Amino acid sequence: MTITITAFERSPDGGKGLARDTRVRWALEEVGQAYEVRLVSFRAMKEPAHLGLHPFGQIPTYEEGDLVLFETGAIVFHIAERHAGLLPDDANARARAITWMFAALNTVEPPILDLATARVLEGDKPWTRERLPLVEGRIRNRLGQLSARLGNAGWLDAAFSAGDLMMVSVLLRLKPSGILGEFSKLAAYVARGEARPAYQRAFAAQLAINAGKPSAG
Ligand code: GTB
Repeated sequence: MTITITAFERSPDGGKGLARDTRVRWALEEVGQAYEVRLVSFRAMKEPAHLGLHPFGQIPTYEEGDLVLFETGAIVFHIAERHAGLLPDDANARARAITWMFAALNTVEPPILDLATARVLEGDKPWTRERLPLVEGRIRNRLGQLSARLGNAGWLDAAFSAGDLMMVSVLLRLKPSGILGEFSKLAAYVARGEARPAYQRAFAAQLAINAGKPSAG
């Protein structure tokens, strides 16, 4: 059955791979599933046709036959459950990998998103100068805890899993800030994720769409 995902017609990052379709592409590449991409503009995302797929008018969405999904956590979990390669066979190891997916989305990503909001959407507010150190402090706290847990291991729980895919995807958003570089173990962990051939293919595919296009702002 054909898998179709949606992505920005023009990603605001100009192809740095930070928009969330990249993590879905990565998951599909890891399990060897071909997919098609439908590009949507910011305007089209808020129109009825797309809202029928995604109630919040965002990307990415995932269509496979009659199934329509939104939310990257649900999409990556669906891919990982249906195809071998992203979740271990052992039941407990599988549960731990899923736990790391939730940890990435619910515990590590929120402060990172706060930083993007503070810098991009609230950058001109008079209180942003005072707020930024607080937001950055919360990120450093989380990264310190995550780094302590990862230690010198290659991945969060033995073999690479959907938990690592999600955690690396979340941490990648921090790279431009320089904060990731303060945590050498995590920076190396992210680099290991980026070095995976499946990630490279996913990154190249989104770059091919966005390279040379002016940013959507
Ligand atoms: N929780 C949802 C999920 O995980 O699927 C969040 C989906 C989401 O935030 N989608 C964003 C979107 O559609 C694109 S990824 N935004 C348009 C809108 O809400 O109107 C977020 C994103 C956007 C741009 C960059 N960038 O340029 O660096 C990075 C990440």
